[in-house]
Amino acid sequence: MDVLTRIEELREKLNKAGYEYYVLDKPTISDYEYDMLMQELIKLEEENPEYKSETSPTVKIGGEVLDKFSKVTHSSQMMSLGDIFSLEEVDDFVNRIKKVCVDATFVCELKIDGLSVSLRYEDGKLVLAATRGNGRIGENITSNVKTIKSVPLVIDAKEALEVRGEIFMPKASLVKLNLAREANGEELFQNCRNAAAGSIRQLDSKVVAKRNLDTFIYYYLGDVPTQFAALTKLKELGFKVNPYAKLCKDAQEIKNYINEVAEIRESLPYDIDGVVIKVNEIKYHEIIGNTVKVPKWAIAYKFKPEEVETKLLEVTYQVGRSGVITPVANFSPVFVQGSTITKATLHNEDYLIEKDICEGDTIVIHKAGDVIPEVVKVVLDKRLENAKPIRMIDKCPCCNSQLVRYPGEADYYCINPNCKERIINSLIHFASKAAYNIENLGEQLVKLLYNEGYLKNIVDIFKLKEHKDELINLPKLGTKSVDNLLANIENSKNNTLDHLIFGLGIPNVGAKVAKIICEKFNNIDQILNAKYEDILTINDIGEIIARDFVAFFNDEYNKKTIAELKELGLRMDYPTIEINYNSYFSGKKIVLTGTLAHMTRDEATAKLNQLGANVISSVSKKTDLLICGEDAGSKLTKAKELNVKILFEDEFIDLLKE
Ligand code: 0OW
Repeated sequence: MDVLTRIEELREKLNKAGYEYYVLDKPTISDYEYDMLMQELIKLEEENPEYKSETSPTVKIGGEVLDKFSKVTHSSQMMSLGDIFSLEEVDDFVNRIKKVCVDATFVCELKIDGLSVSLRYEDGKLVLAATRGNGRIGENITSNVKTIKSVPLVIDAKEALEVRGEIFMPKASLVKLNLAREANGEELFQNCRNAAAGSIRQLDSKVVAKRNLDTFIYYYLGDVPTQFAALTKLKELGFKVNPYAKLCKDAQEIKNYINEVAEIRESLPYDIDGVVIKVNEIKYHEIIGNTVKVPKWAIAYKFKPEEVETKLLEVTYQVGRSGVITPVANFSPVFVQGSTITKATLHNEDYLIEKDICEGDTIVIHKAGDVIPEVVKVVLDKRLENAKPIRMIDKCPCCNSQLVRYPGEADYYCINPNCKERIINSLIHFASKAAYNIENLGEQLVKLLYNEGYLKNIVDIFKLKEHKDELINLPKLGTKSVDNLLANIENSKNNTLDHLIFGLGIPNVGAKVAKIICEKFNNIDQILNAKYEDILTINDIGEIIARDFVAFFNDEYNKKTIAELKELGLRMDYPTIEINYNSYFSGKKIVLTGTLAHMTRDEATAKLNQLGANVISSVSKKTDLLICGEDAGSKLTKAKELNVKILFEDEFIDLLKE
């Protein structure tokens, strides 16, 4: 078969598979098959650029990086919605409609909590996608929207067509995204709507492609008699339409629908903030008309964000590892949206003042789809007599040093490098999973070792082995746990340089930035000599990061720390090799022992690292594989005890060949 035929066949298959998986949620091929077909098409398109096409499913992985979004004028105004908050107002809305159109019926739809989008198709191809903007002028987000799996790139419609709907981020995707951002030391998204809006506004569509955005289309700008027929037409065209739409003939049916939705809201895989009630007959829309911003033939019934009242007990102040001070409201336990909480953030001083929090206040907390509980407001008529307003402290709650607020910034900082809270949080960060990943060295143990004087800074971590006998006598510690800890610390020295850089806690340098910088500067010496301008040349790195990065490595104390860590044997380079993740060894924790006949221990280690393995130096129950050379000693015995898989050299060599 000739290349073009194969390319067209692959496109056909992938578009069909994508539609079945992402629109109908009924996949007919496995993810693996889909990925294999996609890889083949990507390769064929790269080898035959003359066959590139804007409607090829390979567009879904993104590619274009814009420097800004251009403006788009909508063919007709993208309206917003008026809100109602009670079932009585549903009666009012229906009565108002029936007065003008006595036989009107209604369609109720879930109000998806995302952001509106307009999609334009010409010759059946997606040519334009735009945000609502101010309703008349929006932003051109076409390349980003093309990466959304449920958006068809091609539809079966010859005439020009426009549809509208909501882009949203599923709840599960927000959880995953926030975990990655937390590991990366980035700000968390408060809710699905912000995450969707923040994601669709990325200038690099490759980033958008990874955010797992989704759509529900609800508006068909074409010749259909009713809204319900529009939804059917949209489904026929291959758009993803929310399955909960319901035809209602009167207010009672609408209210029943609202009550049913209130019951299932929590269990939905996406956030909704209400129900949209629309007059079904399109011909009545013109008769009923619109206001400047919203239609009069549709209304949004909004669910109350789940809010609860509770009693403020006290405000405490957290000292982050960067020294940032965060006021935290502590209150009587309350149950909000599936969890019991006793604390909520008060962000910073401006927020404290804006909310006018006083001692003993009754406060309202909410977690409406939000990840972090927040104090919404004070219940003023429950305020105690002459209650004292709560204001930001000016001394560090931990070391009592004067706090600093940089001009233009909202936060206060403790800038004392010897502040206990800062040091402890810095050490916890260093040992955390995303940083140096020293198992068992968590908050409790860091605090214990700090208070006992064994752990004052990062270098001390790697000197703990000198105090082994003393550590064993500490409360809750014993030979086994100390041996485990010291082994984990030794093993962690193999971490690639980016983990060390992230672990150091350089302001504004998260795990991803650390990796990007190490990809450019492959070892610590290059990093120590890097100039501000060199760092600025790395894309995705701005002035602030470059400034903080250079300042950090110019600081004498930090330079001394690096020198000591190097002395202590921490790995100071970053592999420039392409890691192949599809090998038998990928992702396995592997120990080498004995003398290998065909290669040195280091060569074997380098090969295994290149195959995505994690070579560690001691056998534990977490070890996946022990590779044995000649006269393997105690490690082999231990591996047998722990039932660790054992590979002798010839098997190892054979597997390497595969
Ligand atoms: N968010 C939604 C939704 C919906 C439009 C039609 C004309 C005016 C409102 O799920 N299901 N149906 C509509 O109908 N709008 C929705 O969301 C609106 C769009 C603009 C602001 C809201 O997000």
